[in-house]
Amino acid sequence: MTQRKRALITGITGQDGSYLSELLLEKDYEVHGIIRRTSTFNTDRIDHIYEDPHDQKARLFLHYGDLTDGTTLRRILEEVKPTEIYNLGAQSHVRVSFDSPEYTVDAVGMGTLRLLEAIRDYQHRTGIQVRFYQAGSSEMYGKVQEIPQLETTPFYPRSPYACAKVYAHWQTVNYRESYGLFAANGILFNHESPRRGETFVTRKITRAIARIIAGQQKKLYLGNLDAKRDWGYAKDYVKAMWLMLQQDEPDDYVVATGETHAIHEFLDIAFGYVNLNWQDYVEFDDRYLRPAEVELLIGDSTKAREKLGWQPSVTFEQLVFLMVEADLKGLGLVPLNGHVQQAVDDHATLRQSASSL
Ligand code: NDP
Ligand code: GDR
Repeated sequence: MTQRKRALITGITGQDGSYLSELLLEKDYEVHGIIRRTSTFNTDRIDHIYEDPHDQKARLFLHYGDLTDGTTLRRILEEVKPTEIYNLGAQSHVRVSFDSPEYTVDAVGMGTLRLLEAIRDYQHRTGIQVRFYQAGSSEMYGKVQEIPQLETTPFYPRSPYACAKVYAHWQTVNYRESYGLFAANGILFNHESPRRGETFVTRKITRAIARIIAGQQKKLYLGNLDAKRDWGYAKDYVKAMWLMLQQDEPDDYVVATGETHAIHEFLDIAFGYVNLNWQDYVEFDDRYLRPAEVELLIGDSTKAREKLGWQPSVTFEQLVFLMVEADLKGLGLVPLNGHVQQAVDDHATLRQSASSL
């Protein structure tokens, strides 16, 4: 009988951590996640897959820890003895990284180094190989050097977050080359879903649409609407992470759709879906501008497509629709037959009151 694979995920409570956990459980892994102690529950995204650890059949386990706490990371590694580690934990908000640069760099940059050091020692002492995935970002490309961006495009990070990700990227390469670690970097372009954090622009928009229709919000305040992003579906992207750790050799891969759209295009499609005009609701607020902006991201994922056999399954429009629908449903605005238009008509009164405010 073959031994069940055991994965350890940092950032398991985040968007990607939740989808990756589902994927690994489907593949019969035992999944361990590191969660932070918080004064209110922060496990919403994984509550539906949580199992009582007393249950003999449980395959999902949570451990308290933090990427800023190296001792605990080592202890968890010793306890769990994972065969694969996915390092998804991060202060992942680019704007916030300008406000809290030291903390962001500690968690994102030093946190990755702490984990790599722990793995290096563990592997040396036990002889057990641990495969490591580093959640790299298209933000590392920053100021445009070439388009589309691919594995060989030079990095030009434009935020404390992106600088820390570049550091983590190169440490991952160095541990692979210096100590023979099976360490892979994913360079993932923006990926979204109904589980996206509420302060990232896509989810902020789709959530606002539902709240406007429900009469809970009057205006939507945004920053730069001209930046362009290559947006994919998070559920597709976690598959690429897993595929990277199933290869014979570790390597670095860009994961992207190859299409780019401005924020105002996202607004057009999302508001258009419910027959609203975004210009009636969106207001500018300079607090959402960044000291330095990343203007244009568009990825070339040929390597991932050819070597991993990966490809996106959801188009840009489908992504926008599924996010709008999920937020409408979240507020009880979609009737069981699933017709959003019907829902909007049903809530015409609410919409009327929202638009007149
Ligand atoms: P989220 O912001 O949704 O989740 C981040 C996760 O990291 C949460 O589980 C959070 O815990 C945890 N975390 C935050 N700080 C720490 C810390 N100090 N120690 C341990 N864990 C911590 O991010 P995503 O799921 O969207 O992204 C996953 C990873 O991929 C991140 O590293 C992100 O930077 C990177 N990435 C994301 C992209 C995207 O478009 N989504 C694109 C490219 C890279 P808590 O719930 O307690 O806050
Ligand atoms: P990003 O995502 O910075 O690309 O990082 P975000 O959704 O925050 O911003 C995308 C673009 O939208 C513009 N924007 C706004 N952004 C936010 N958050 N709020 C606003 O009100 C707003 N108005 C306009 C931004 O200026 C930007 O140009 C995400 C994160 O998930 C990172 O962790 C990840 O590494 C990258 O994607 C790839």
